[in-house]
Amino acid sequence: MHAWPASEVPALPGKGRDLQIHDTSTKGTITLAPGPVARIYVCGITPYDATHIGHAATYNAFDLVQRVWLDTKRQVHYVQNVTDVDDPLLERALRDGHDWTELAERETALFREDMTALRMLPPQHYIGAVEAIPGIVPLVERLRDAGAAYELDGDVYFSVEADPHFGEVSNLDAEAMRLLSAERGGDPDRPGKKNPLDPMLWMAARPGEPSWDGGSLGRGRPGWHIECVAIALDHLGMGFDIQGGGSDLAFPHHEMGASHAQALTGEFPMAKAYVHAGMVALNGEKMSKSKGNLVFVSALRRSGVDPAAIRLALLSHHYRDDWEWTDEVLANAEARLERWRAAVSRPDGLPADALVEEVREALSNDLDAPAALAAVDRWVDAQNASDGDDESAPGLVSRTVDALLGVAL
Ligand code: 5CA
Ligand code: ZN
Repeated sequence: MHAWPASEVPALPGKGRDLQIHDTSTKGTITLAPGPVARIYVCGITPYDATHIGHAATYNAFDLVQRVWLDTKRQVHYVQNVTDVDDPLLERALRDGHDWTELAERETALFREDMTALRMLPPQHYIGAVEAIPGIVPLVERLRDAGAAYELDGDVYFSVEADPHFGEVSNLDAEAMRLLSAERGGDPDRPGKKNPLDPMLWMAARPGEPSWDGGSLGRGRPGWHIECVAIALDHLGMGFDIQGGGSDLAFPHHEMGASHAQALTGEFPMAKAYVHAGMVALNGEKMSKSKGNLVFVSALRRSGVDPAAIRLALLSHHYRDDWEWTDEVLANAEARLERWRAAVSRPDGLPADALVEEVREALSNDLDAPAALAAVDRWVDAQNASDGDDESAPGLVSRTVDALLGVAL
């Protein structure tokens, strides 16, 4: 499917810095030094409701990754999926009496608009689960033929025992894995499974539900984890730089994905770094479509909020922190945007070369956006309190904020 239009990324003087990023799998910070083309896979939305601030915060983190890499003059090969068929989408369509394909198309279109408004750089490949099915089926067949998968009443399950590295992405104990599996789309209590954690690779057709030709698997639809593995391996290959998503994807989604890929290729891990963004809450609870405690990006935009202010609100939190969306967070971002715009709209100002380096330094250090904002704040405060005469400074600050933070002043 098509993605969304890219906003231009201005080139900055000097040299960008390599990204150091926290990797969930090794529980430490690693320096990624990709070749001329950096490769990243970011898990996309399940389009049964509009983009909320939690989604936007997670995509903001990975947009910063791209911007840091682009600043080092690398190309970025960015792939994102759309889980356009899955239980929650079908359940919502059924509940509301909508056609599931129309629901998915409508919410995906709205997501594109939100991403465009927030100046998130688009993926080069934006792939739906449905369009990936012809690539998924042979992978499931291979896993089954290699003894890494088994059949249960027509459904096909992956055997976590097939992967000697199972557990090394999320580093959780058995009890935590079991609880999260039940919470996040798994079925640990289904009788007949070899291991309660085994995830479904292929679900045999159910009455009243959509299904596709699965070759020797029979008609059905793909499991969730194999969807992302198939798309990632097809477009990026093994050993790409980052697999990203919110922290709720570490287990089971990214753990199982790494296991599927290990069983398919004999290699581990699929991604050099597993990067997870914290959860955004509203009224004390994680913002989630299933709970319905949501602030939608599109609703804020409709009410007249400047998308640049939304973006600044996201940037005012470190991507790994869990944080709470409040009216105050937005009001602070709006005030900051106004101060920054006033400072760069003056014809001249204080030299800003050091600021470019400070923002680079902050972002290369595990995407420390709050430190980058603080650096810009310092320049803005000094600029507003003085009468510097560097004519190039306001433009350079605008371009820096645009190129590295995705905020148009
Ligand atoms: N389609 C799958 C991934 S393959 C999925 O998780 N879709 S989603 O729509 O539920 O979430 C999309 C992304 O937003 C995921 O990375 C998820 O971790 C992230 N996300 C969901 N809720 C929040 C939240 N409250 N705060 C931060 N990120 C969130
Ligand atoms: Zn995914």
